[in-house]
Amino acid sequence: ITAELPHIALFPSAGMGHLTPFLRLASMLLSRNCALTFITAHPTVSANESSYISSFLSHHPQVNHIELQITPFLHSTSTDDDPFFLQFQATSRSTHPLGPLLSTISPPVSAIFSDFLVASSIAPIAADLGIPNYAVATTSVKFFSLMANLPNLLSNVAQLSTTTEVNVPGLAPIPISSIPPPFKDPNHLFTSQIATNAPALSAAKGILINSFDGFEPETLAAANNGRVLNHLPPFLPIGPLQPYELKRDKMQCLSWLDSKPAESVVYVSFGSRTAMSKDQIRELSKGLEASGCSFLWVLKTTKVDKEDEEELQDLLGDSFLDRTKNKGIVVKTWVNQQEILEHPAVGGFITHCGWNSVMEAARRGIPVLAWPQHGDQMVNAGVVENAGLGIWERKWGWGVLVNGEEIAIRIKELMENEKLRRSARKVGEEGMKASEVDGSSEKVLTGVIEFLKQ
Ligand code: BUP
Repeated sequence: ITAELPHIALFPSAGMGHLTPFLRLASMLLSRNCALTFITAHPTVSANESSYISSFLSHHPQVNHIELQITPFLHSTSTDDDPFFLQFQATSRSTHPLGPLLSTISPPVSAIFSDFLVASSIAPIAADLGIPNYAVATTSVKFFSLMANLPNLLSNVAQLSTTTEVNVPGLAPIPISSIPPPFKDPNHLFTSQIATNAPALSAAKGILINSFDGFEPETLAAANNGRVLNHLPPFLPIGPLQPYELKRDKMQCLSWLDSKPAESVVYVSFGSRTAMSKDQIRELSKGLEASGCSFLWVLKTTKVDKEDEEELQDLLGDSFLDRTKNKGIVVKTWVNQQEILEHPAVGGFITHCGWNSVMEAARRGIPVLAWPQHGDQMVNAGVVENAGLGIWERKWGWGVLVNGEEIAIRIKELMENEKLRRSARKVGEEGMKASEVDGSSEKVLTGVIEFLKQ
């Protein structure tokens, strides 16, 4: 007699960077015949979130959907009006209907897999239901360990303004220049949301993370041996998460990539939430042109997709678009990044080091030029460099305007450095191996499902 397959409730927080790993995880769980409830916040911040959620649900009608109505809540001493941070907070404050809703579903829910950013509001709900809660980490093990330690760091916040390094037990010291500047302000919404949720981690059964054994081995070992914080549950690396197929029309840029030689194109994207300054956009355009490399550039000028209305001509100038029309493509629309990275013509990736992008590059073994913009991205850039996946110019600090000549030099290095290409390829092989049958990440996910069957 086989035990019942588990019914898992998944609950992401705001932004494509949070939704994407949950949709991938959902799809991996469905392919293992788990029953799923997908919890979403309504309204979403970006148009892409709502379109991805509807598309996923219409392809998987067997998935039960709970839509939580979000009551916008303005932080009383708001130091940042980032709509995603406001939504993190509003989502955490809108979870009260969940307990009653989850308690009446059939078959009964066996576990909640929820975003770290709702940990403190989900822990008591899971405890009341008598089911385990797994936190889902949407960043590197290293940055997550730093977040778990944030309450300790904030207990001596004055020190963060004078020190040169931050010490997280068990980890190599992290230069203060890599720490997100908002961490120096306990009232900043980004900081307060993380600090509120960190203590709740001790109630979680495990931390599911989109990483793999070979990518951050020392940090994983330190965290899982209780050196980082002894109350932390184990990190469960289940990455690189598998992409899932949603039938869409073939993107135009893929046909363009078809016409390019193998590994000749540099793909440029700074994720879904980076609004790059107009000056920096100009310098980047100069750098791309001067590098002489073919490029595919996904350009965004606002944090929220719905507000992005600027025309390419106004941003880059007709003459740039004209001069580079045989060399490159610039798009302002949402693309399927995973599909682009899988194209054989793509040979390098200039990325902000959002963690999903890092894992997508790692899965394919694509060399990365790390250019962090905010949040966890500098710490992630250090992880990328350490793993042998990419290069990182530390001088390109938070808010520093980098000039086109420097950018061109780094792009050439990215595309021409054979040693880097070999080591990135090796990362890709390890990443693929981790998620194959009997691979380390595959075994971890199977272990969690087996545990939940009991
Ligand atoms: Br832009 C863009 N197409 O056009 P990250 C992004 N993506 O598929 P972020 C597309 O969105 P956080 C596009 O592949 C990745 O899976 C991309 O997540 C995909 O960065 C995801 O890389 C973006 O983690 O989120 O958006 O900055 O701030 O949460 O890291």
